[in-house]
Amino acid sequence: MRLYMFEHCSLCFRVRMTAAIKRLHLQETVVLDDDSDTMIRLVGKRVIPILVKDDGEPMLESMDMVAYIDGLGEPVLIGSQRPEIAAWAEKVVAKTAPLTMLRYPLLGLPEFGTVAALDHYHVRKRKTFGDFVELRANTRLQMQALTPDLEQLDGLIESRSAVNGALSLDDIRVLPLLRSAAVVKGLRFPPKVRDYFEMMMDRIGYAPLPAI
Ligand SMILES: N[C@@H](CCC(=O)N[C@@H](CS)C(=O)NCC(=O)O)C(=O)O
Repeated sequence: MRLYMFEHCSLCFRVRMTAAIKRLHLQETVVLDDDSDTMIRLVGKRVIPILVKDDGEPMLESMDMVAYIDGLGEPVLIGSQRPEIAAWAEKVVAKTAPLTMLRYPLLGLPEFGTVAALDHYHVRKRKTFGDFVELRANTRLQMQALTPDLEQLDGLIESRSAVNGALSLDDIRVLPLLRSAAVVKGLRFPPKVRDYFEMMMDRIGYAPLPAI
């Protein structure tokens, strides 16, 4: 299996964390941001993540990839799911994106390994998010807007080793978003959120991304 991915991509991290939980080796290829050719060659369009299975078939949906990997051997993501967690995750993506999107290119990540790749990212994201410096100047307000959501999650977490007490797809929804949010220097995670984040990252053997 080979995952084509960006290091900063939370959807890619869903797949990576599943493989790590399952102790399955996942070959990883980090694609440069401007390397649309690789994606188009594999699946005919620009999209990340792409999982190419051992039989050469590519998969395009991160949650399908998670289910596929979890289905190899004994499944582990079998705990019950809660609609509140899925709703939380959906709501929070929109609030974290303006904070995280403009920090990723400052972290020295491999998908931005050439100036062309870095510029490619800036050009396409600026179209959606506007001027990065202006956005960054609103960091304080954006962090304040996220605080109630983090408090809400603190109330929802049942265990530091699984958001619902037993590992489930809800962990796949939540942990990658926390990994992304953690790139924002000074953003405080409430105690249960911090414990959960640290415990889970440690368990799957991933260091957090740098914070800026
Ligand atoms: N349904 C897909 C969505 C994938 C997706 O939205 N990927 C984004 C990156 S996170 C993408 O490919 N954006 C286009 C780009 O990077 O140019 C999944 O969950 O795997």
